[in-house]
Formats: sequence, C-alpha cells, structure tokens
Amino acid sequence: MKIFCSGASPFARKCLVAAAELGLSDRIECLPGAANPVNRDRTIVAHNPLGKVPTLIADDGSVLYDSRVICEYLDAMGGGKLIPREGAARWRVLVEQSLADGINDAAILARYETALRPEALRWNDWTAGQLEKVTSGLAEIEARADGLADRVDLGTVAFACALGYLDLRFASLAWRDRHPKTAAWFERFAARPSMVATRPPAA
Ligand SMILES: N[C@@H](CCC(=O)N[C@@H](CS)C(=O)NCC(=O)O)C(=O)O
Repeated sequence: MKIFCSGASPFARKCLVAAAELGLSDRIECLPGAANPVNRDRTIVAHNPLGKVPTLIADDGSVLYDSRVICEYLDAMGGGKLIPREGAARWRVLVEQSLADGINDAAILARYETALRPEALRWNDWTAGQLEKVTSGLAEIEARADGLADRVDLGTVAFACALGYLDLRFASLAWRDRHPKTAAWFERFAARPSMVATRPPAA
C-alpha cells in the first residue's frame, strides 16, 4: 500500500507510527505529498477530493482517508493491537485520538495563518483562539498523563504525534514548562523506534 505523506504532518506521522507499532512499515510506500489548502496538490486530489495528507491507496486500489480511517484500517490489518475492541478502554483511546487530532487541527490552522495567509489579511484574535484550543488540549493531556504510563495504543500514538508537531512548529509555546507529567511521558515515548523513524525534518 501507498500513503501520500508529508514529513511535517502529524496526521501522516500518526499513521506511520501506528504502522510501525503494528509491524506493517515494510508494506507501506510513502509518496511525497505537497498538501496545501491554497495551492492544492492535484496528484493527491486525483485520489482524495479533499487533497489532504495522509491519503492511503490500498493494494486493491481502494483509497482511504482520513488518518482515523487509515489507522483503523492498519489496526485491523495488524491484529487490532492499537484500538481496544470494546468497553471503556475503546472509548478512551478514541477520545484521546480526537483530542490529539483537535490539537493538530488548531495548531495547523494557526500555522497556516502565518505560513500561508498574506500579512494584511491576518486576524490575530482568530489565531489566538486556535492556540487557546492547543493550550486547553494540552491541559487535558496533562490531566490524563498519570494514566498514560507504558500504554502503546492509538491514543498515546496520537498524543505523541501532536506533541511532536508542537515541538516542530510551536517551540515558542514551551509546552513542557506547564505540563511536566506529559513532558516526562513524552520523553520516554519519543524514544520508541516508531517515533524515532518518523521524526519530522527540522523546522
Ligand atoms: N482530519 C484529517 C486532517 C488532515 C490534515 O489536515 N492534513 C493537512 C496536513 S497536516 C493537510 O493535508 N492540509 C492541506 C489542506 O488543508 O488542504 C486527518 O485526520 O487526516
């Protein structure tokens, strides 16, 4: 199977880390994607009308998006180790994935505001609102940090990729200062081979 990726995308990284944790990395070829909401990558659009990364092309030619569906697909293929099948553990993991993805959505919108939007059209309050979502999302991760321990599932994979994206694009937030438990947990999780192999290129 093939996945349109970009080295910086926390959503693509989540899929690649999940694949590595499931022992599926060798079955995935990464296709470089230049997803961009303004200058859309027509090669990706030809497969996914939303033109976003990650987009997966399965071996039978079917196309899967977005990252949640791709992770679910990989998990099914890899024996279901990352998403508990039922009960409270399942909903916890899925909510944690949503929390991490929401942090990413807000951070990426804030990033586009400075990286893409012409200066004259920027709206600082809007950016501040997105970054406030990041801040309250981080507080929720910190509140859950005691329960993360040695868990390796889609919730912890998603948290780690979101934190990695903040390090890449929003180092100035210095999120570790106010989230010491999360910082200690992330230091251990980020050393996993799946995380090391998918580390984004320096900003
Ligand atoms: N909900 C999507 C979000 C994916 C997403 O926003 N990807 C960004 C890159 S990190 C993208 O492709 N942006 C291009 C665009 O918005 O058109 C997912 O979970 O895969």
